[in-house]
Amino acid sequence: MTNHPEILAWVEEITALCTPDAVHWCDGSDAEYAALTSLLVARGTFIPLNPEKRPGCFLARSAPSDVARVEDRTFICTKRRNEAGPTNNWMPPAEMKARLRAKFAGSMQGRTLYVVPFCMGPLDSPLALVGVEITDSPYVVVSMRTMAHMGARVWNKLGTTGRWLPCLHSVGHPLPPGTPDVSWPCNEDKYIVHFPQDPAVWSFGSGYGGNALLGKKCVALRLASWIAREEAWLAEHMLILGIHDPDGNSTYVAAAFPSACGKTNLAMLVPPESYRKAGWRTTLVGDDIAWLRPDSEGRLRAINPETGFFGVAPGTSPSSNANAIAAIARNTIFTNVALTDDGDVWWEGLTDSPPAHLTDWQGKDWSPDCGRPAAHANSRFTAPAEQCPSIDPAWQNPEGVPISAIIFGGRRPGTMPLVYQSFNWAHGVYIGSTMGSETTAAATGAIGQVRRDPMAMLPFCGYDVGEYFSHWLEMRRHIRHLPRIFHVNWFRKGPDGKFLWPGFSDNMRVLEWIIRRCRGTVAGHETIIGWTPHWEDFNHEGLEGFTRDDFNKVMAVIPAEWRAEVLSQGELFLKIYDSLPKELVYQRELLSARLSLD
Ligand code: TSX
Ligand code: MN
Repeated sequence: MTNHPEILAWVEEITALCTPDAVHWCDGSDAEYAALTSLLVARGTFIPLNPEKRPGCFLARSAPSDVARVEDRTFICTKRRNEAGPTNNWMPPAEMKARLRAKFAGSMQGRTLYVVPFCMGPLDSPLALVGVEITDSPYVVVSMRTMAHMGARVWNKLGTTGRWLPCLHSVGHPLPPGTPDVSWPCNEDKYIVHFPQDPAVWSFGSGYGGNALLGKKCVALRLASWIAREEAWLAEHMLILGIHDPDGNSTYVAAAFPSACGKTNLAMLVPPESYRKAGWRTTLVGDDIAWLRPDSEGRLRAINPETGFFGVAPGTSPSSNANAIAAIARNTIFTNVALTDDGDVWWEGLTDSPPAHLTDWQGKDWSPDCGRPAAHANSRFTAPAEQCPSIDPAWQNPEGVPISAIIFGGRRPGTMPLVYQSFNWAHGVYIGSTMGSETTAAATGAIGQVRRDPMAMLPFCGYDVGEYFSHWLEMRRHIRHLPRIFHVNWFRKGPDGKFLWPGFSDNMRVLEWIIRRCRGTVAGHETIIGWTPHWEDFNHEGLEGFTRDDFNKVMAVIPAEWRAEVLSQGELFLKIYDSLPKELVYQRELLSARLSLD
């Protein structure tokens, strides 16, 4: 437990408000984990998986209405509306708190209130942030133990005066005496609310993912992005990957992609055989969030604030991501995947052909011809990062790893070449600010449209997105050794609708060019959009059937496509024009000018 007077007072206040039957202070121990998973099994929330096939693993099935983050119910409550910006939902903090206090009043009746101390980042890191999550969900407690440093060591770090972020969570499903519980309690009315000026998070009504595991999107991105602006660092939606060449040089890159671009797959990349034989290796520091801060030598260093993966299951297979498959072999919580008859898990894409019979994510009988997906499209695994075979020995280095390149990317069937490098920092910020991805999910309506998602942060920026761009531009004054900025696109298609680039392991070839550019050991070809590789400098050894002609197709910069791109980028800039830094407007003008010369 803790003697931190503010925390004691806050827990007392919330206990009085939420009226739980009991209060449990989490210590993060193995015994506590075992007791809570047993409780979840007894309640029907967890199904233990076959210990022969998946030791220490459980399957949870959420309510069908509680399967993803709820962006329309996510709020940034700042004193002034313009501090939240045009892309965030906003309400005055006092009004929101009054509304939510009524929601939280009595919300934990019949349940236990868990006090979950967590530390985002290595415990001894100067970059780490401590939060305390109060939750009435034991599923959240056991998930938080995988996703962050959780328990007694965090109280020790805090002492009685340390900085901490209060994070209040309730599934919003009280149990008056005599009411039976359900296996996935939640509430139809959901609120994911951030008060960055406190700073605090209040989350009500959902037990799923980023809505409920408050260390991840709420603290490590939305609140941290606000804190990072005040303290001159960056909290980003980025993977962190180490690339180690045969000469013993290690280079680290950070990369931001919107969803459905295979970010976790890139973070866990296995180099092609020709590279492995030559002695290249890749290592994982993080797969989702990077906190980037200049060190005393003016180098940008990154930590991963998380200790686990909360990864999308469908599409994960030994061929798409062998390291993820190894990471989820044990001690993993699966949510909304399918159950096999022998007590293992399955999802679309795990194997080439599905099993003849499954129990689907809703607990219903499933066969290959039934016309429904077996696993939910947003089904997840929650696994300890240390179980990834490619985990970097320095992943818990309190100082972080030095970042040489920042990579933006998206799923773009046209326009965007496989890779290009920005001319400079400001141009790179412009590239990140205009990045986008083709919409894939049928639920979002128009398929095949480009949806802009600046730096992959649109749903995660805790303040005005225009101010956020200004902060990115400002950061150049704090970093002596600026990382080079790149844009990649693994998803360009030919006129036949086929992908022009094999992707996956072969992305290593693109990464090699990127890190050689950073080291200054390879030339580039100057185009109107930035620097691209020459065929001669692009390692295509072992790439069967990939010709110079194929390379030219995937690398082509087509002015007609880029004119449409610049117009489309203008639509985003118009939406956020009030706070958009002029320097980005001018970057767009410069690109237009270079285009009209063609
Ligand atoms: O994750 C992906 N990456 C990054 C890997 C390190 N995916 C999956 C995206 C869905 C989450 C990719 N899909 C990638 C990629 O580089 N590229 C593609 C497109 C693609 C799909 C299948 C093939 C080739 C490209 N295979 C064949 O054509 C045989
Ligand atoms: Mn993410």
